[in-house]
Amino acid sequence: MACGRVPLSGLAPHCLWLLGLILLMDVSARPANHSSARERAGSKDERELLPPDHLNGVKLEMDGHLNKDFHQEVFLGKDMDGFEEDAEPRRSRRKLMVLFSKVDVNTDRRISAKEMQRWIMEKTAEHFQEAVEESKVHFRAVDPDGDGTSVRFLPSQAACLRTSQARAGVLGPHGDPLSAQEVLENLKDRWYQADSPPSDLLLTEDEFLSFLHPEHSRGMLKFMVKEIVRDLDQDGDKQLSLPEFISLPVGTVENQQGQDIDDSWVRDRKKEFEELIDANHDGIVTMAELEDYMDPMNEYNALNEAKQMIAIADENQNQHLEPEEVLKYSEFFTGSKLMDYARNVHEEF
Ligand SMILES: [Ca+2]
Ligand SMILES: [Ca+2]
Ligand SMILES: [Ca+2]
Ligand SMILES: [Ca+2]
Repeated sequence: MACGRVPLSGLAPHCLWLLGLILLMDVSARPANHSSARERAGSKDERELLPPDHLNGVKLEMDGHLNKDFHQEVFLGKDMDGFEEDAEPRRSRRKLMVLFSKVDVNTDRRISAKEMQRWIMEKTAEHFQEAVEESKVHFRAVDPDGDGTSVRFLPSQAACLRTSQARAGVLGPHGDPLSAQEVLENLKDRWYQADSPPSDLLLTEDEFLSFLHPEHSRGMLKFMVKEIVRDLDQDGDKQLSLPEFISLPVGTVENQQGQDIDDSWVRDRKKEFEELIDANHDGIVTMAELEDYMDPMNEYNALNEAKQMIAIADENQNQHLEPEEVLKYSEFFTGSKLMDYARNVHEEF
């Protein structure tokens, strides 16, 4: 195992444990949003043994990409079903209007930024609760001696290689794609980071949750931000300039729609950088700014997101969302287009 320097006391129990972990991580790494899961999933092996790249309700993915489904995740919470492409449109519209009523707490049939902010916080808490429950199940399954106290780090060579390939777009400090060894070292760093002193490479249930879901632990959030900055920072000043943030990863221009994808990729990131991440608008994103931006429990962020979400669909520019606006922009809020909104909005709401 060139890829792992792991304390091995006996091979057989570890193999069983590893098998269990691979099987379970396969399930755990699957985001709740099914349409995007399909796009993102790649081969099954890519997900083995890895903490998920995608975290529900977090703005950036671990590889530094924008979370395309963020708005749907914080609007729908754990209740992401019922808006698939093939779902019955009438039922989906009704479901969306039921959601609308829940967000609209003062029942004036308009969603204000405050109402949306409160909703986002609630849905984020839901995702966290989900993460806690998932982590608990996985912890029990990978706990090697079944005593319920701790789990030990054991990566596989295959997982290192797959991760390296899957993250080929992420450049290391010298402009090369991360090697399997580097990916493994990063993973190990994260494991150490989740391991409160004295460091023994064993994680308790809480520490294991931090390893899988760094977004909900202050120390781990800092660590995750550091990793992202390290991956994107080209001049080594530990901050991100706009050009650094919008540099295209290697391999994105391969297919025929490459140019379009590049354009929208750059446009989306530029907008995000300028409007949300660079909070003091000085053209530089510091680690502190990125940390605030990525913290899912930050209320100020939630309000900014709420305003942004309203602005996307606010056709009559009254800084509120009416039912018609939410239906018309249903793709933004739910991930699927719900046609004939105008005809149906009155009969269904
Ligand atoms: Ca209202
Ligand atoms: Ca820099
Ligand atoms: Ca700044
Ligand atoms: Ca409006």
